[in-house]
Amino acid sequence: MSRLIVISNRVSRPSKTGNQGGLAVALSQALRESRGIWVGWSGEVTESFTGQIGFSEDEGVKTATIDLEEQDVDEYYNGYANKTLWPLFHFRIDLAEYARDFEGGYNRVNQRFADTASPLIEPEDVIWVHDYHMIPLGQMLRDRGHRNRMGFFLHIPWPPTRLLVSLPHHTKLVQTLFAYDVVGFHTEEWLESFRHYVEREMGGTVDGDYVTLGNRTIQAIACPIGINAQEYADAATSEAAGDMFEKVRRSLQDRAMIVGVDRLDYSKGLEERFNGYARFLKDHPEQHRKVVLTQIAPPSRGEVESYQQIRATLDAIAGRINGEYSDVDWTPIRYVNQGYPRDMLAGIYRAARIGLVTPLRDGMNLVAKEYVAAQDPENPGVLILSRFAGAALQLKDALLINPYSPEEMSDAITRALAMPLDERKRRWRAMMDCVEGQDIRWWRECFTGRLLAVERDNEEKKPETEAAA
Ligand code: ADQ
Repeated sequence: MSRLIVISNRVSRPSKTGNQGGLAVALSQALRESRGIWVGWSGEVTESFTGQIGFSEDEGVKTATIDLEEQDVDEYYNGYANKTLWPLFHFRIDLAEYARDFEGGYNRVNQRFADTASPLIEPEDVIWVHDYHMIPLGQMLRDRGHRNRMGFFLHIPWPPTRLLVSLPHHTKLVQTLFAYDVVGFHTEEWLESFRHYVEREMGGTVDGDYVTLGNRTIQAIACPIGINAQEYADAATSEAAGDMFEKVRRSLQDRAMIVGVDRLDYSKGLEERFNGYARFLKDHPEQHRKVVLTQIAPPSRGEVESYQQIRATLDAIAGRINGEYSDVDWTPIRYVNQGYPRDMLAGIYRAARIGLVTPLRDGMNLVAKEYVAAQDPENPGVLILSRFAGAALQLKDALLINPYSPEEMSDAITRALAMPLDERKRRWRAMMDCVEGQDIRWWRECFTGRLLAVERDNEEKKPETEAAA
């Protein structure tokens, strides 16, 4: 097997406690099997950039990281990545900030990553770059003479062309994607938007999976990420999960729990979720005291203003709803700003009668899949899912809703609470088949399979037979 080099903004080191996310576990496994290396930012900030590479090996996974300086973090991470690309790619041009410093910092840091990775790359290595932080990296590696097979996977949505054109120098950025051999998206929808942009804005051509711009033909594919379904199902029956399950159930006193688990991010639709739940409480006085919404939302990207705002807004809405409806022995919203280890989280999912996953826009959304995997097959809960999450294209047996509509949310909660066991089991089985069938390993192999089949440096163009078809 060719050696794999994974490059992403943050590197997740395997630990004995097993608290790595599913993506990190899948990549670590592939890196271990191919004796590969994971390159990225250490998360540390130094006074001035040194370029010194920190090598480490944990649980058989080699990592190479660099520290960044404060200006890098401001302009690249908090700036272009999280104030410009993240909101724009989540359809929030109202929140996107366009600043030349951000763009300059983004390119500078990508050059730094290219300088870091370049000496580590051998000709037969396969390179897999991840996410919106690193779009131009492949081009920068080509500029340094690397002809390796290179792939890029975007973990967030690809925006419609009409929104993407609001980004200064959008064509220049998208052009750099043609340095890769394979570019992957979670869903057909994001893939279609990408193809549309290339055809309309760049004069490129599309032929099945092959997208051509000038003399470069790349493969653009949809390859939905999954979770480690079996491990998650096992986690849900672990001792830690059982303890958490009991603790939650005891505290509920026979009330039904609705659970939301999200990074505190405006794309996750938390404000709309709270408003939808408030609508449910208003429309259904008979359900008061019978239901509790537990929202777990650890803060993220706290240095970005829009994230500080969403936090303040949510504190206020939760306070208002609880103020209006609480009684001495019932609080309708439990709002928790902390993270939990996977096994405990699995216990919480299993204790919840409803999983409420309502992003306004999401590349995929793994929480929806985790909720399904953690359920008791004999008494599964109901997933209510935003139709704007990538996961909605796979989990069609969830109750799909428009997260902007408080009425739809209220109706779905009512329906889920009343859903008979037979229907819950039938819907859950169909979703679980998908979660198990297209799990994290399937995803990894789906992408790397394509990449490994490519000849080095795009030498093999479109096969004749397919071109003629
Ligand atoms: P995220 O936006 O981070 O990921 P998501 O896919 O839901 O969104 O993954 C979040 C992960 O964090 C889940 O594994 C979840 O269990 C975990 N998590 C959240 N809150 C937690 C808590 N309180 N304690 C512990 N763990 C918690 C981005 C894209 C998504 C895409 C993924 C993977 O935005 O659309 O699905 O990458 O490609």
